[in-house]
Amino acid sequence: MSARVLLRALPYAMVLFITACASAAQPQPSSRPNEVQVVEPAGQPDRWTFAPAEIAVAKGTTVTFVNHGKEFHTVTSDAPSRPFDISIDTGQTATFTFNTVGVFTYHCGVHPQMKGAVRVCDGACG
Ligand SMILES: [Cu+2]
Repeated sequence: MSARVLLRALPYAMVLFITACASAAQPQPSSRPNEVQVVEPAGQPDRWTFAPAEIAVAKGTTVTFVNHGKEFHTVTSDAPSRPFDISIDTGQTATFTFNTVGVFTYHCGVHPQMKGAVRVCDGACG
């Protein structure tokens, strides 16, 4: 094979490479607006988390938390006043309506390494 043939094939190879990267970067297909999912890679509890890790919503939005995992989880506010502390059994969903503007960080009460945040804006988030 000559060097000229290789050079001709190079742009096609780069297109394939870029396409592969773009598809790998897309979010999980089942993710919906105003929805946070438990991500629970099997056997790797240090990688368990909430996705998206931060969600931005307008005041008054009801956020749905989905547990497709095999473990029981909670969505527990980090604030001392605990404005929310939601339990989600495996295969269940839970909702909470955010009526106050601010950033509400939370964690899982069972697995403290699982952290997330809900940013609540007065109107649409900019
Ligand atoms: Cu958990």
